[in-house]
Amino acid sequence: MATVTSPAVSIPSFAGLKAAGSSSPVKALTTSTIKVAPKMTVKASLKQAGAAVIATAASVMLASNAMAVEVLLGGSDGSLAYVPSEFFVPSGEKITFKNNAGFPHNVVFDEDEIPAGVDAGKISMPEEDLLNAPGETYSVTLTEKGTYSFYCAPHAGAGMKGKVTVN
Ligand SMILES: [Cu+2]
Repeated sequence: MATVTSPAVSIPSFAGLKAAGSSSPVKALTTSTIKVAPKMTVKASLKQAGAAVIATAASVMLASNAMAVEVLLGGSDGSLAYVPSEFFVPSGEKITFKNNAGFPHNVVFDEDEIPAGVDAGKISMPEEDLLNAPGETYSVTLTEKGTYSFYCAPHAGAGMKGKVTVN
């Protein structure tokens, strides 16, 4: 008896699998069940991909904001000025001066208006060195806390001066 029953039971389930695998339109119910499952899978993977993209963008923004301050050399309105002309940075944060308009410019720290013990020559551009092309940069990292004054050698007389406080 047992040998006859077990094949009889397994046949319907085997036939069901076969129907699911083929795109036979014989069983409408089976076909719609097949369609639902892949749809859900696609949706789930799109969600995961979207989350990954957002996470990447956020970490890039954090990285770019974390350790850099940008100061424009020359205002877009034609003014001979640092933009901003007064700002704060945490100790060790990189400051990048970027040529914007009205160049040539440079960045020279005033040896009388920087924290004691800091060598103005090491943080300044040489007075005769100039940034001539648009987008040219000069970067400096200040670690000693305090207030530093700097000026643009060609335009100091026109008031192109700035002040940064490292805290
Ligand atoms: Cu200048």
